[in-house]
Amino acid sequence: MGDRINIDPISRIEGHLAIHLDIERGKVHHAECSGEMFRGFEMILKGRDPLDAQQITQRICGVCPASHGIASILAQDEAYGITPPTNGRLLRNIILGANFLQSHVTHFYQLSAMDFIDIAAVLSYNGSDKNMNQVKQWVASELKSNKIFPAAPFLPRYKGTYLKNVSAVSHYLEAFEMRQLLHQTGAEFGGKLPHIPVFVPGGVTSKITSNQIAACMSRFKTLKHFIEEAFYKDLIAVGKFFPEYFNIGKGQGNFLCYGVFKDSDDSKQTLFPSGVILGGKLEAFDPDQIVEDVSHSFYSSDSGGKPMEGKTIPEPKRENAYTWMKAPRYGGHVMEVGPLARVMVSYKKKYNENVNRMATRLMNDLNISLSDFDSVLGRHAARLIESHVLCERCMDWLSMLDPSKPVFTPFEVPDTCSGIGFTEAPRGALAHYLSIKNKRIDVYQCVVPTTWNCSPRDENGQPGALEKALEGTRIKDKDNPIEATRVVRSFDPCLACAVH
Ligand code: NFE
Ligand code: MG
Repeated sequence: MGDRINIDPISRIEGHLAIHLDIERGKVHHAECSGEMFRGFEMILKGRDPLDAQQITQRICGVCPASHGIASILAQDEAYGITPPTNGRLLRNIILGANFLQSHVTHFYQLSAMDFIDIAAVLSYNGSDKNMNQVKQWVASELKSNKIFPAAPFLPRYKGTYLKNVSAVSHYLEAFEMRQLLHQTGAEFGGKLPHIPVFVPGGVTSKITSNQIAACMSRFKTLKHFIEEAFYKDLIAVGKFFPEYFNIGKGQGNFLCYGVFKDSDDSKQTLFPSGVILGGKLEAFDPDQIVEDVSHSFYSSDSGGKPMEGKTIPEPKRENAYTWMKAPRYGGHVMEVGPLARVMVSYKKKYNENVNRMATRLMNDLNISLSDFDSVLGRHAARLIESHVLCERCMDWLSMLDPSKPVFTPFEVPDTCSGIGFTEAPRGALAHYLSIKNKRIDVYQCVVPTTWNCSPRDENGQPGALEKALEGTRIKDKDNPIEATRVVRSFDPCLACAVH
């Protein structure tokens, strides 16, 4: 009989995720991911005015509201048969881009870095930075105290090996400033953050001034410097110190992305392309392959149906269920979504030379191969590649804005219509399915990135992507299962989104 490890909740992620691990001979034999709350947004939306949808769905999450807003207005653009003008498309990209970038920087530094970097390294700091000296004093006094829970969010932590790197600690503090800059950038054109008021079908309702363009350009330049001088260097330092984490946390190897950041007015080009990697083979994305299984989820709705016909009927005491997440599947397959999926698809398609150049640079600097990206540190590296490419392109989009041109295409809501908004959120492929009857929402279903990644088993017993990545992981000390939490955080789960 092996050991059972329950981590409930997992800290330093968004929302309430528990993982349950059965350990045999020191390795995870069986893993279950459990989303522990129910939200009911799909039920809240039914019967409402569809023009409220992009505001209501943004409240699914404070981390990636821009993605839900965009998914909703893309579904409505399709339903109403409209296309935004160039300015509208560019402003959507810039606002969404700023929201992606803040999520990636926050995920690496605030949510994940302390899995690898020893905060106590700050004790050797001898400079004059006020914030660093405050952290130093704080850590020193917490380590001296005998409190059971000292100095959250840094300590307590699982015992294990950590890298002592003072500059990474100072970048942890700078990352807060980057997050602020990026929220200011999103709010500059988005009105405010989180939960952006300017998103409408047909475009956006923002005004453009040359002062705003200049202010945002300067913020993206500051971020570009941070990505190169801090994010890149810290990721290389972690990668060189923990090379084994390019072998730990390997997923099942299937990747899905819908494509995001429309880069031409006819929508044919996107910054990150759509595509599927199944059994190592690149395929075109086919929207008809998506279904949602609820065999092990707390719902009594039919299992295995298409989202546009989907229902959300909660059944909290359902037998054999262990999570509030549904299990999306693609042609019956478990898929991983997220920055790693986007980078793998783009790289294999040779779609964007900046993606391939950055990936090659990382492979050279870390002495890894493409297949090593399917791992804990590979997922972090993919976020870095994406941040680099996206930050540069946001500056191009800013320079393409024309303050004299419209931002919005007028439209009418037909009595009966439907549309699907396929986009990507920081954590992966996101779709909103909308059907309207008598000008009111009849069906609203969201299929969300973390629902893909943290899904439970399906009717065929296939574990979800994170469950699969956990299985086989060696846990050296069952009282300090740091390997498991490093695997979980590499997926950047957001449970508020996942259970929506
Ligand atoms: Ni709440 Fe979200 C992203 C979406 S994750 S963070 O990114 O959609 O499932
Ligand atoms: Mg849903």
